[in-house]
Amino acid sequence: MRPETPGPEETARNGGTRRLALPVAPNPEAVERLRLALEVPAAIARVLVSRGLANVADAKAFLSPDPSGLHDPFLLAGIPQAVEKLAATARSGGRVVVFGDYDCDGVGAVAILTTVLRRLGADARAFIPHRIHDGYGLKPAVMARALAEHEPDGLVTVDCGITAVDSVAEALDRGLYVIVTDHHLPPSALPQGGILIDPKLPGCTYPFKDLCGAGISWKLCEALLIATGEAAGIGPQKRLSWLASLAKIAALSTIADMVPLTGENRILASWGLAGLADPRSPGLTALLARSAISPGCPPSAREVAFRIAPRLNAAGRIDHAYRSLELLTTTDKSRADALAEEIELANTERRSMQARLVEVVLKRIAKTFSAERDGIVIEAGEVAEGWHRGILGIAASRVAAEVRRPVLLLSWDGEWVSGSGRTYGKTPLFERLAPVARRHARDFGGHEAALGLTLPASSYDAFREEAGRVFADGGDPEEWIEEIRIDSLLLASEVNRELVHSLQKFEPHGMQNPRPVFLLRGLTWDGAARSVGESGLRFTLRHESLRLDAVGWELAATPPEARRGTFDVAAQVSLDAYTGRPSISVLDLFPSSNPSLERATCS
Ligand SMILES: [Mn+2]
Repeated sequence: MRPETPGPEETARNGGTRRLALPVAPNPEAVERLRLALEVPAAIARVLVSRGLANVADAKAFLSPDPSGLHDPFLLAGIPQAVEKLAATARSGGRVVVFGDYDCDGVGAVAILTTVLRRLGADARAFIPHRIHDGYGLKPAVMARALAEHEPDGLVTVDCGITAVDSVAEALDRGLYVIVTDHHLPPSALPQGGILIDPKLPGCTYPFKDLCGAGISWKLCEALLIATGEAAGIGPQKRLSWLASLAKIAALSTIADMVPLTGENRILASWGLAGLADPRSPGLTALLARSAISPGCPPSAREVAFRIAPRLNAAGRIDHAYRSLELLTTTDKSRADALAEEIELANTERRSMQARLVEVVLKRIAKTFSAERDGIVIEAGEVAEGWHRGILGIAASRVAAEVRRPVLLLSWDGEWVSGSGRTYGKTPLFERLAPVARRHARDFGGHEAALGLTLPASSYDAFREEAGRVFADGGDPEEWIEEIRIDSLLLASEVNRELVHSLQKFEPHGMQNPRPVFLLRGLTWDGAARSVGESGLRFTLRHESLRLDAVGWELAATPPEARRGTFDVAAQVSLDAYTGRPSISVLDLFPSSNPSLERATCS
């Protein structure tokens, strides 16, 4: 194995903001072994090897994800104790509050656990905080309301709680049992006295660490059904069909929460997506119809991320996430249709509010912002003028994509100003902003790429100025260069139906499992092209006597003189939706005479 140093191959089109990252040349023996053992095209074997799946069993498991590959849920630290408590509650018809979160992951986690607890005989009550009035997590005041409202025997958190030291102590003081299930990074000071379930806990030896909140909720249910299902009339066969139908919800949450689509997440996602071809539940049926998913077809991960999850999230942004929860759990068809309609309206409103706010921000900074000088955009406005708290984060990410810098949007709220930030490229926004935020903010939280904060209104100007200074100095162009990661080189002669067919087995695509990207070298383009869509081109590339159908969805801006010549082409391979022939979808092309590519070979 010989590492290829990725060279800075600049594009002809956008002046060096993009470059190729070439893979380590795969070991030819490993490629050959996989090709023979799996009976796949050599190009597929090369991609597998370059993705770290050189082992035949690993590669096989990856290409056909199957529920039999799931880990024993009882290996998750805390699950045996949690099952014992919840089983006792269910047996005696006791009451338990499932405390969740307002996003797609949190709502899915609540839906899964309450459904199973109720089926097992518990009086399970859902509690989801209000995104704007309560904010995220098991805060003491919000928990107090949940407990006053439901007077439960026990409390289970999903998708939150691992930092809630005071709240857990308070609930235990009141004589409740507490089970915290979370997937966020545990703090060094953990809640004491409750049962904690989080694969990222230091003592937890569970083999897979990247489950989302709903994934953990699903694992807890799997354990509950194994331990107590038989007594409730749910034998192994029935259990499997319960888990399959709950996997439909877990799949939506897993994709929406942007956890890596590898390992157990890949199994849950593909099992659930396949199941969604026949959604059964009236809520999922209505939701898929509203999302324009063809009946009888499993949605793709992309359709979940761009159509289904935004709808489930819209209720929590505009109104209350209870609507999405009810949609996922109702058994009444007319109620499901009504809820889907309400959620559709919320999503339409969310979309237009977001578009308006993005426009307002871009207009406001048009004269003042310069990407060369400013490393960050920080703007604040009045709720009444469209700076609605529920959409600040998604609007910030749109603006960030536009200005190619991190963006923080806040809205005034009496003595406070609060909002959300989104990073751009590889800028460690959270880390870099933390010292400034800690000096001024009342609340500040997040991770590398996204953050939320609340400041006293009186500190806003000072915060904005100090943050601006940190970013003005810290602008490293390396952070903003977009890398096209190549999985493998590909010969024009390798583009065929068999390749397309094998590539389908890499789905579902998402975090840490992107659609494979190939580099095809030395293809000529005579410059002829037809426009397609808003910014795309359709054209033919040639290699010796071979012709390849190509489409480039962002290539329309390529000047005519840059369309003629011989190119190295970064592309994905699929069946063309119109012609039905294998074709390549061009991400970018680079003039072919690039010497730093000469060292890379196909096998
Ligand atoms: Mn989550």
